[in-house]
Amino acid sequence: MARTFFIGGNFKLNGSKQSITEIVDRLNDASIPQNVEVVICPPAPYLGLAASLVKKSQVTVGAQNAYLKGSGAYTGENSVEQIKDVGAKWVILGHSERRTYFHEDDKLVAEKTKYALDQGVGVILCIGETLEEKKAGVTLKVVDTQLTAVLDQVKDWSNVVVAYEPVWAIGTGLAATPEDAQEIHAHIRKFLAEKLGAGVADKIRILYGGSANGKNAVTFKDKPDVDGFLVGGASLKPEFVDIINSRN
Ligand code: G2H
Repeated sequence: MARTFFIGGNFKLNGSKQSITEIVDRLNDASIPQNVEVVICPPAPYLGLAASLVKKSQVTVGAQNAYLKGSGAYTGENSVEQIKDVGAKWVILGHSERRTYFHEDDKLVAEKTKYALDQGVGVILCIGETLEEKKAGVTLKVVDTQLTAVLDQVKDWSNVVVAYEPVWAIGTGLAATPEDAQEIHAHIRKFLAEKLGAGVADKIRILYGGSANGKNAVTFKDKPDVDGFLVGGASLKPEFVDIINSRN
């Protein structure tokens, strides 16, 4: 089936009022195909600014994280309700940097995913293996385990986008090959089909993430299970527009 091409821009801990304004201005001026969905994810302090500047209907704003409580004594956290209040429609959850540096495990990622979806915020759910796991030949087992934690808690996946991000490819300049990404994406879709039914799995967008850039994005063009990209470093640069246009 035709799934809407989806491009996420994960700015990570980068940006200022000035640079984020420049990035959004560039998107406002760019030619973006109607059949592409773009979600830019600046750091939380700039969500409202980005949301207020976006002028294109294909572009929305997402957060890079959100907690699983609406309010309370959770110093330093941002709630799903708050990110929604300032204009976010999506949240990235389970990113490997959250899993590694902030010790977020599969259970917490699943709980946060359920909470965000219950509040009507879409989730870009990141999964993927480390280099050690890849070398040990357990990539498929790792992604199955990460998905299973969420499947245990979330029954409606209509507002979930899965991002397959091999940890060894993140920020290294060494992206997975289109062939390898397709193989893992096809496995992810098959696994989701077994758990949720083929009709549901067929509709889920599966993004590739990890050193995607303006040059390599087009090489994934004919891979049927690669439905877009979650882009880090390159989402801050003019080449982000090339990635957005890489399918057309
Ligand atoms: C993976 C990706 C964005 P980069 O983290 O989520 O970052 O494109 O810089 O590898």
